[in-house]
Amino acid sequence: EIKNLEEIFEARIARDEKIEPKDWMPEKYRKTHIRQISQHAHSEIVGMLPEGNWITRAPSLRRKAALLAKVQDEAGHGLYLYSACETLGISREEMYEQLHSGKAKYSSIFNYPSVTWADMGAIGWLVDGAAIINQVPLCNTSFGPYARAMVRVCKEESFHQRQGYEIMLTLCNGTDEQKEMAQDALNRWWWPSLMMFGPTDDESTHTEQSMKWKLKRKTNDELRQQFIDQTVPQADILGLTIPDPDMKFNEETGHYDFGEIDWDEFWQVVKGHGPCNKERMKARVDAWEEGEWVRDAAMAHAEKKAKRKVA
Ligand code: FAQ
Repeated sequence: EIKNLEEIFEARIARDEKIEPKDWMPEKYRKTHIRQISQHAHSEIVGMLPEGNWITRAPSLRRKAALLAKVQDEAGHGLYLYSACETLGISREEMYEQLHSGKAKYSSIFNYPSVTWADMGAIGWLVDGAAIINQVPLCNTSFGPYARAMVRVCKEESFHQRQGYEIMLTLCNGTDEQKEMAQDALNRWWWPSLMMFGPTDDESTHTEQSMKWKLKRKTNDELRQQFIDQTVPQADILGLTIPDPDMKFNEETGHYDFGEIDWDEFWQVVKGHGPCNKERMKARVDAWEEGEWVRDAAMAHAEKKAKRKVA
């Protein structure tokens, strides 16, 4: 009977139908979606930290309001994605437990420090830029709740990206010192941004199956190349230099060739040994522990109200 269900499922995928939470799905499909969606949610939540670091030091009220709104959007994306993931039969507590114990991954990019205001520009421009390239194809992913979440998330990421690029543009049109700050931020965020797309296709364990299920609609390398092709001309407009001496437009392929990514650094960061991994995890675990009394109070209040209703 399972074989029959599997055939029906495969046929639905082939017809580009959305799979909904109560539909039958192979156990592996469920598991790999829980893995990717929960890691995506964790990335949004941990991703609030590098920018949260600058909210109190934003250079003007306008910049502060925009940054605050962006970081709040990230919290919203995280909660939205946790909800989508819960429809697959995992509880939010379980997901938090996986994050706090180090069992679940989150994007490598958020383990780098944000040391100057220009980093707010570089994160919006590059990190949100990379996130959009990765997420636009996911609006078309086969699992309904994930696909629908991505539509809204992408609209907000697009505002985030412009917000960052505008910070870069302002710095680049400013004093020599400001322009140097922008170049320094690009130098530090460029390579980690390329790593966000994950290992090369031949090293990627999940790509083949995820492409078959239409969870992924494009491979890691395809998306990375698309990001580079889109971003290099934007750096030219800013008058900044991409920190890659091998970066060169290839007339034959119509794409930019680029230098070797430091995959050793990537795996070190993924395995927990990046510059800020410990700090990021500590911030999340502390927030969870310090919020315990709030959760307890909310539960006690809800119970009291329910009892009053019965009486
Ligand atoms: N960092 O076989 P693959 C954002 C792991 S954007 C850490 O290629 P897959 C918005 C991977 O999990 C960032 N780990 O895996 C924002 C797997 O390990 P596992 C979040 C990585 O899943 C902006 C192993 O390596 N976006 O938050 C990374 O097919 C600004 C083998 O890799 C998403 O999560 C990495 N960079 O492809 C917020 C998008 N790359 O799980 C704040 C959805 C790979 O077996 C500020 N996710 N690994 O233990 C995806 O599209 C995919 O999951 C990929 C990885 C492309 C990330």
